Amino acid sequence: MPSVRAVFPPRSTRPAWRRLPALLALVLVAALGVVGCGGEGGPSPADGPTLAARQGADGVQVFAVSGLPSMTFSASELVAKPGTIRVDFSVPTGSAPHNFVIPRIPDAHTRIVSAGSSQSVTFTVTQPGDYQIVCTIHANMTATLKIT
Ligand SMILES: [Cu+2]
Repeated sequence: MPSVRAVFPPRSTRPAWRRLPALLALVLVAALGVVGCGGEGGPSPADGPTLAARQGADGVQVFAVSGLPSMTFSASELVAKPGTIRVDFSVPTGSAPHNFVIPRIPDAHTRIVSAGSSQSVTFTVTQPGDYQIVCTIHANMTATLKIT
């Protein structure tokens, strides 16, 4: 009884050994990729800083906010107290046009502001809470007005 078939199992194990370094390399590349992203320091470019209101005349709380070429607002969170708020909204040269709209607050609504222009809006908020800010022409361009 010549056992010719006994050759098969050893042959099938060999390619697996050869593939091991390649697999390890893939795992390393994947791990480095993940670390590379995390190493940027948390917030992605879409997350701008939190902005506290500055006190203007007559107790008006003032924010200077820009709509940026990166299709984000210059701040991801505006923090204020209940009361009157003014937003000085600008769009720098070279950017796509943007607007600043808080759907739940009718007066918090600029026109579409083109590059190199600005518009201020003043409105009053009485209820604490989080109010979403949007740019109506860029679906993912959002921020939050936080009334504390
Ligand atoms: Cu926009």
